[in-house]
Amino acid sequence: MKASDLPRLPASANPDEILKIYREYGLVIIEGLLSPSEVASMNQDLDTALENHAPGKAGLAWEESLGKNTKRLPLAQNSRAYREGMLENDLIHNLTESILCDDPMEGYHISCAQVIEIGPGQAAQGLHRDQFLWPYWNMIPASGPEACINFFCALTPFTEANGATRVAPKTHLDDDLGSLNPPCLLPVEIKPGDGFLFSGRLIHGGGENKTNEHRRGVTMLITRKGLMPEEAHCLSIPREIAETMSYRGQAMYGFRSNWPIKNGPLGTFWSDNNDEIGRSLGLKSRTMGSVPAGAAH
Ligand SMILES: O=C(O)CCC(=O)C(=O)O
Ligand SMILES: [Fe+2]
Repeated sequence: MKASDLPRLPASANPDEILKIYREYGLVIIEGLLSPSEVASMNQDLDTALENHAPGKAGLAWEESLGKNTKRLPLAQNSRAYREGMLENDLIHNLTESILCDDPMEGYHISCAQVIEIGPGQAAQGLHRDQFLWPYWNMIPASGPEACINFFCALTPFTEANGATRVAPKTHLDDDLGSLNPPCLLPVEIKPGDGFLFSGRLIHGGGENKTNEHRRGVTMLITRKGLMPEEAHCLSIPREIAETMSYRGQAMYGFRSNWPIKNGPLGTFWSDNNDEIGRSLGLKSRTMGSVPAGAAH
């Protein structure tokens, strides 16, 4: 298999088709997941934020894996275009619901949504599977439920030379998840606005940047509502920013008790005195987002 053989579909494709390919390969490229104007506005927001932000951390092994010459910043606080665009992308939500809400009691939220800008000279990131964050999930077989999925979008061109994410197709089906020596590792070469969805079980890692350009991408790692997110979003995102989000956007960040709310807004976790947390706090929501009548107040 070559990089150009990685499976691709346009964002307008039937979501069932996208899911079928995702299940077979553990990943699928979704062309045009973000519109050109969404890409331009996110880049504008992030140019300023990244300029004042230092790259990487060195020290602990896991900090090294974040990259010494890689800049990472959370999106919610730093990009209004993200909050109004990618966070509200119905295809992302529909696919997530199909994959993670395999039980009527299930829900989902964001573990980590950030920009990852790989600078010139950055070495390749170590190969990993994102679900290593919740190691006991490695005991679940490939036929079982998934812990997390990742939607990764390019905001600048991704090429093999500039650090395109490397992926190992079909490794979501591995029995031994501890093994990280895939037979085939390919760069995801995509244009700005194109994204790829991949399984938390899939072997992957950021590529080496051998150019003098910056490779900028955004990741939305989404997990089951019962798993603790990486970022303590609702302690760090100011309430004024949360109140510019839709009810669904707020639920992604822990400002609401539950999403989706088919069985009511309260759900099983994250409540206050048996009330829905946002309602208990008197949190306002923007009306946008698919919110059943009566839920958002
Ligand atoms: O930057 C990339 O291409 C991949 C980053 C990644 O996989 C991670 O940080 O978990
Ligand atoms: Fe990763």
